[in-house]
Amino acid sequence: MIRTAESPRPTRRTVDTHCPYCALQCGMTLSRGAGTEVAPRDFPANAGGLCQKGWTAPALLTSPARLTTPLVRVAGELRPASWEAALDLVASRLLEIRAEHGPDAVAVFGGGGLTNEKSYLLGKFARVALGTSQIDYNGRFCMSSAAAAGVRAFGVDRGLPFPLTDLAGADAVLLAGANPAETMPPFLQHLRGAGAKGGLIVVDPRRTPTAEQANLHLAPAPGTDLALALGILHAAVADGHMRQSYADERTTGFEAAWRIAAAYWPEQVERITGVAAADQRRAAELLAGARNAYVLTARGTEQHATGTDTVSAWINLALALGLPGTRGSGFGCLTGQGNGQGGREHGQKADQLPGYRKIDDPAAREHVAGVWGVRADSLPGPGRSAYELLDVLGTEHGPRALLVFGSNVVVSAPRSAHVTERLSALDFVVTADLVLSETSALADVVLPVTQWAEEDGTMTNLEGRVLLRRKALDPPVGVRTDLAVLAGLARRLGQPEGRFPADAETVFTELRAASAGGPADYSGVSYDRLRAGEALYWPVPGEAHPGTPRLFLDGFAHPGGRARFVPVRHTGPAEPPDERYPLHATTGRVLQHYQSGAQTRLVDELNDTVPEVFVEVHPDTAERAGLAEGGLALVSSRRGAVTARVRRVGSMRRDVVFLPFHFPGEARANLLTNPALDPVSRMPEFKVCAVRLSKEDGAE
Ligand SMILES: Nc1nc2c(c(=O)[nH]1)N[C@H]1C(S)=C(S)[C@@H](COP(=O)(O)OP(=O)(O)OC[C@H]3O[C@@H](n4cnc5c(=O)[nH]c(N)nc54)[C@H](O)[C@@H]3O)O[C@H]1N2
Ligand SMILES: Nc1nc2c(c(=O)[nH]1)N[C@H]1C(S)=C(S)[C@@H](COP(=O)(O)OP(=O)(O)OC[C@H]3O[C@@H](n4cnc5c(=O)[nH]c(N)nc54)[C@H](O)[C@@H]3O)O[C@H]1N2
Ligand code: SF4
Ligand SMILES: [Mo]
Repeated sequence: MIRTAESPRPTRRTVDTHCPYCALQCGMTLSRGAGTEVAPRDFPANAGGLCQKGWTAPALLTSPARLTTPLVRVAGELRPASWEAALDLVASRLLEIRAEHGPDAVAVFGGGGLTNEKSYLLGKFARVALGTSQIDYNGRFCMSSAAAAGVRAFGVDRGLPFPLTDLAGADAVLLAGANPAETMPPFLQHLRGAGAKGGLIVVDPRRTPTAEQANLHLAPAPGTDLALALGILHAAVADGHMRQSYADERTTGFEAAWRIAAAYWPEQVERITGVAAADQRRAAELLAGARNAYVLTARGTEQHATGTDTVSAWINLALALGLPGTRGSGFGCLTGQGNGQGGREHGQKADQLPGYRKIDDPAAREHVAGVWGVRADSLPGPGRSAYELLDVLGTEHGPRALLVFGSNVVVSAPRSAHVTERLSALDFVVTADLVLSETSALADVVLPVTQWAEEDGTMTNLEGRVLLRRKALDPPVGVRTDLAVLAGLARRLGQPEGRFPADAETVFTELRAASAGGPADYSGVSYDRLRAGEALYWPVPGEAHPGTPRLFLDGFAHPGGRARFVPVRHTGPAEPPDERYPLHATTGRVLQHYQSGAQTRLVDELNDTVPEVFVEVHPDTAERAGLAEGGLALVSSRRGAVTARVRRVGSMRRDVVFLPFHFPGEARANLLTNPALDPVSRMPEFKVCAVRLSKEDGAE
């Protein structure tokens, strides 16, 4: 039996806080009346707006589905256990497995929804308390291509190197593979200026609610954005829009990039992408003719086996037009998860130490080991990337045990049937979660943790601004914070008292020291400054430093201060359609559900609106497969099949179908997806694989 949560008791009447879900981190006020309610507040990112997920976020605080006691698998079943018993069991099993198979036999998987403090402590826990190199996180599935391309071009990765409100002054904005009308609705207000001036360009194979608002919608075949970006660059240069003096003074490498782009004239690119040459030229003109312009990317263009090169192609376009590092213009990527930015800076990534440092950099190891009070040579080296880690679980050379904090990989990882099989092959799985996610349902031990409104912590939003999320409510009896869980485990694994503090502000103080001098330097950020309402954008390299709302105005982060063009060429999807699998499937999100849906499927108002997986398909394509509106389709790829409700959508491309990935079990879109990995970022190809459609047997 899983106990239900008792009503939380607010510690104050109203508290200013931020939404528990996406990276916009909308400002909201949480108040106690008859129940717990939220209302939007005037915060620059959302300026008084919230989406339906934000409005309904309190529902999960008191949901009967909330976990309030540790669960331990006994005779095949998860049963309630005391914290002492559960933590003792976890520690003793991990010690046994480590003794038998070595430290890399224990793996850790984190999440971009975790606070900075949690991500930091989880990375330290893996390297110091477990001594394992095998840690990575779900941000690998999210921001990794954008981050890799950003580092390559600019020397540092901060999703938006400028405040969101700067977008209001733009005459033109190109959004590549982003659907903020559903994924960050309040963000749309920042695009109003560009829309009113006729300069909003949306690149998406589907006519999404975002594309509906665009002045120009380009609908390339999935996986062909790289060619499209080269076509637009070609048009811009050929039509005389190149900002030569900017390229000469602030960049390197244009010639090599142009040698490739020169072969991608718009008519040629039209054949690859299906986007009319005239529309490519129009996009180039709109961007080049604007006084202030931005190019922004999101997952549609990034989640490909060529995602890093594709983002590089968009950056090359932005550089040719002189946008990055120019006040009022720029390039950026829209980070997705609540702490998708901070979560990629403080050490839960396989190759990373806090402050966005590289784990194989000797100076970084010395510095961080010093803060941690251990020897630098005791720290492991880089581990495997997320999918590569999941892929070897329980194999002869892979880990035997896994700890998951803040991810539901059974639903969200690519080729999910295989990933589920790998998890099942492990000797021991532990999860920490608020609810019994599909991944937790497979675990040997499930540890119930507090959520946003019940704990203190900092989040770094999509602009690189550090936010304090304060405790507003007492948690239900029986749950602990992630930090307390890590502290309790570390002690049982033999770590000295105090090395793993459970208090968020104490952890943050240590994070500041560990990040000092690194690319993401938080040393000058303090809870006191955040409590006082300061808007602190990293780097903040000292208590007297005002923070850095705009990066790159004086120079890029590479030695010499120049941004780099990267020569990239188009190769296309890893799995092109063929006779057996003639269609492209792409996947993504709907407004009402968040990620694997572990949380939002439990909120009635959201789940009642979108209760099941569907497939969007052009009426002609549906007709050919004999599929009626509202009937059931079997969507099959080389890796699996999904039964989905048919939505005939007249604006779809005839060669593309779309499925949301928020649903569990046999409804997982990830049963279809292709785990082909980007060679640089190790991002899987979530956004395109080859499928065929047929009528589900027995369909109505
Ligand atoms: N409602 C809701 N909001 C969310 C989330 C959620 O799960 N639900 N998750 C948050 C997170 S973690 C993230 S990362 C963001 C994601 O935010 P977005 O990137 O906006 O969301 P997606 O739906 O994954 O993808 C955006 C679009 O990419 C398009 N697309 C597919 N293939 C291609 C392609 O080859 N090229 C191009 N140009 N476009 C393509 C899809 O049709 C889709 O409309 O959303 C955040 N906000
Ligand atoms: N096909 C397809 N697959 C995709 C994508 C796609 O576009 N298409 N997008 C990818 C992207 S961009 C992302 S970001 C991933 C996300 O996919 P997941 O990593 O699965 O993300 P969530 O569903 O948010 O899972 C978070 C889990 O942690 C729990 N949780 C929430 N907060 C906390 C906390 O503070 N502590 C702990 N311990 N647990 C917490 C939640 O209840 C939930 O079970 O999915 C990826 N998968
Ligand atoms: S846009 Fe994102 S942060 Fe804002 S209310 Fe919706 S889910 Fe929450
Ligand atoms: Mo994401």
